[in-house]
Parts: sequence; structure tokens; C-alpha cells
Amino acid sequence: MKVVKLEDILGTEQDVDGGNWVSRRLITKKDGMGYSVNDTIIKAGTETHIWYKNHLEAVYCIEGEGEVVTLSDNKVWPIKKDTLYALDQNDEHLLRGITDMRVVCVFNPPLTGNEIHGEDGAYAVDED
Ligand code: 9YT
Repeated sequence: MKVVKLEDILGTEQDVDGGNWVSRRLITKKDGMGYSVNDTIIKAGTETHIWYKNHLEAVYCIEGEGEVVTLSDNKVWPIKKDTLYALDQNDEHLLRGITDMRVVCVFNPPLTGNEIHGEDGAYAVDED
């Protein structure tokens, strides 16, 4: 078994500053779980274009509030504490932080750990 503490990730290469968000990568590909887990803060007042074409992501909000706009239908999905959204269709979306929003993100396939978004809002495919 392994135990990962947020305090052990802070300030390491698994503590990734994406500009509009900071993502603390608790479990990554190297841990061999088949998925990755991040503790992420979406910053208040930000809007981020995201399109994970190569990954499925579930996002569970544990603090704060924001909203997601799915771009296929322009639907606005309010997100707040105790709410999970799942990008089960690789949905292209805008992510807005209204307050600072703390979320737990699970990715399949797992992130290698240091990804930041490309210009198209995606993370690259891990070729290993
Ligand atoms: C919720 C979301 O997609 N935020 C952007 C950052 C990303 N989830 C990550 O790498 O933690």
C-alpha cells in the first residue's frame, strides 16, 4: 500500500502551475494504478478552454464554486461543493472558477505527471 500526502507533493515537479489552475498530481502513471488523481485549485475569475481528446476525466468539487460550459450545446453546468462532473464524451468545454474551486480530478489513461494544456486545450497522448 502507499499513502500520499498533499504536503509531500507541494513544491515538487508533481505540483504543476497551469496559470488558471494549480494541479497537485497525487497519483500518476508511474504508480501503476491505471488512472491518475490530482488535487486541483481552479482560480477565481478564470475561464479555461479544455478539450481532453485523449483522456476521460471525472472532476469532483470539494470546495468553492464554478461552472462548465459544454461547447457542443452551449449548456452551462453549475458546479459547487459535493458535485461531480464526468467528461464521458471527451467533451470540449470552458471551465470557469467563480470562487477558488478545489477539485479532485481522475484521468484515464493516467497523466504522466507534468502535463499542461496544449493550444487546443488537450493533454498529449503518452506514447510510452
Ligand atoms: C478540472 C480541470 O480540468 N482542471 C484543469 C486542470 C486539470 N484537471 C489537471 O491537470 O488537474
